[in-house]
Amino acid sequence: SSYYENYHSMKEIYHWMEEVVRVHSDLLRKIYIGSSYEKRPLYVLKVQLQEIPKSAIWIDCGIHAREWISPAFCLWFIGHNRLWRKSRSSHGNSKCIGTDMNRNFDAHWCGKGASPYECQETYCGPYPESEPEVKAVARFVRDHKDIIKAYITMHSYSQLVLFPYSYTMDKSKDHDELESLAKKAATAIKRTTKKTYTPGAGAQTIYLAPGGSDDWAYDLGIKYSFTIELRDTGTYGFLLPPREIKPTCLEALSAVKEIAQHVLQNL
Ligand code: 0X9
Ligand code: ZN
Repeated sequence: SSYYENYHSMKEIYHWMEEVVRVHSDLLRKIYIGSSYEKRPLYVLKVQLQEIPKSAIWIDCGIHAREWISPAFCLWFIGHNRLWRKSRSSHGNSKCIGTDMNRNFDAHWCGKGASPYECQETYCGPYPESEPEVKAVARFVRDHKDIIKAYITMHSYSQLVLFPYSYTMDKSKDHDELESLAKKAATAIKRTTKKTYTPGAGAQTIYLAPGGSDDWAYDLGIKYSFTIELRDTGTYGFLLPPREIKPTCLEALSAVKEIAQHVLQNL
């Protein structure tokens, strides 16, 4: 269970305050307002969206020492979900928010590998392209499908170069060509930063996952369709440190160039 689903010592909470203010310095300020009888610092965490605050609501927690759930609420209140995956849509009177936008495209929509339940991380949405973000991308790509020769979608993490299909274990009719191009892209990455990226068809390499944008673009007629899963392989996972941004972008660029070159040769 998460940090917020546990009780923490005073020392841990002081550390948490520093971290959360550092990570969200755009919204949070820590204000020293005095010290306790035992000389421990007392801080206010101020949540402010605009520079000039108009009015405020005060919340305190832990006036009574034995009521541990009370400070747990204050931490929970501040905690931002860094690991949010889905869109932000609401669904009737369900308390769960969002649709997995990579399950919401019209490609074997909501088959095995997606969920019809709002509360799941892979919720496919109420119908294909129900999400305005998905609809906008699909409409644009559809309107320009004759000039778009390659569709590349960037995700993280796992270091993979994936190509269709993800909605079925069957091979696509361009499997061999896409596999050799994905291998070339992985080799280019290796040359650039020495990192290992694994090439393969989506369903065979990771899991069945219908309704993805790559499969949808491929079935629309855009043959060179890829999902690139960027760094890392699990050390930091989704919380990739900033120092890895540049090398990750350089290796991704080398993969994109390899794909672009192949597209140009096959126009
Ligand atoms: O599951 C996904 O949507 C992608 N992996 S991620 O960890 N970034 O969520 C993989 C997408 C592969 N392609 C399709 N499922 N169509
Ligand atoms: Zn993703």
